[in-house]
Amino acid sequence: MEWKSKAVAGLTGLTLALGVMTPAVAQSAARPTAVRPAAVAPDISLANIKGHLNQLQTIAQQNGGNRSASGGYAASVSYVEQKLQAAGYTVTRQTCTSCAGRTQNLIAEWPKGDANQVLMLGAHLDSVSAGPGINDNGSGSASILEVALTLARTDPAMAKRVRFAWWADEESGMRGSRFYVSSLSSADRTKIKTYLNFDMIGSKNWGYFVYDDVASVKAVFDEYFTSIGIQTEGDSEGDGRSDHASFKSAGIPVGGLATGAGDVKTTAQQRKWGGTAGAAFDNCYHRSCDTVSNIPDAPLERNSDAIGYAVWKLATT
Ligand code: DPN
Ligand code: ZN
Repeated sequence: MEWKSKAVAGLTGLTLALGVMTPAVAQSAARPTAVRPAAVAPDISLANIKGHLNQLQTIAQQNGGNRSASGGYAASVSYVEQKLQAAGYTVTRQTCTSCAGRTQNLIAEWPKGDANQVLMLGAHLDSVSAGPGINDNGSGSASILEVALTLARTDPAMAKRVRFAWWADEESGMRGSRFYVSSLSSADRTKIKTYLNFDMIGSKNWGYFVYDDVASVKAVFDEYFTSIGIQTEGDSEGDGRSDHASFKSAGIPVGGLATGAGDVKTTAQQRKWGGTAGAAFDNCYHRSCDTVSNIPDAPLERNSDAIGYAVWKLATT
């Protein structure tokens, strides 16, 4: 929500310039929607993201309690696909022949902007067989779905192509994303300028971790978090453990967000972010209790808005 911080900056400037103006008057004068810049990201709806998470949980319940290849993975793909198609996306299913159960990756590209410069976003849509995988990784899946739907609805002027992926079979070794990357021609690989990964972005005892593989990409997310007064840390827990590794190995610049898995929050991190020191970021990681009750609003809201910020900043004009 960069718009808010701009409005606040505008308010400060106006108040300084006019001195005697009351804050209420200054505020209404400082918020003419007509001057809102086109490239500023809209709010990514938390309510809609929670709606997607509820659907993913229902899918798990109807398929043996999980969204793995032998459980609700295929139904999860159908859910995301149908939402994208209803928004006007052409969606591609890629059968991953090296994945457990030969499950499918789902790919959708917003068909505007320079086709030779692709910003790609991905999240794994499978869960472990122990549970429904709502934080891991319904959170990333639902958030990039809502960003995709928001992009289609608002239809901003695009500089780059934005391509979204929901990966099969991350949980047994990032096989879906690896299959995708290895299926690209070297020309198509070169077109992907940045890959952004979102895996576990709503942990109950959250931290704000930004992948630090590429400083210029990390800086975009940090710009957003700084604007809402949140301090971040580089991510180390997730290094090499999610789908960005498939892209990084191919020489593609990567970035992403995470709120922590089984690692334990330190006292210094508790001071920074609140929550419970000495406890895991997500004590339901890879367990049956990773349900919609395992996701608080705050990290989901802020991280999904951070994703929106990065997409608008990196890909719109
Ligand atoms: N999300 C974890 C998984 O899929 O098992 C891996 C991971 C852990 C990713 C910590 C990021 C941070
Ligand atoms: Zn995961």
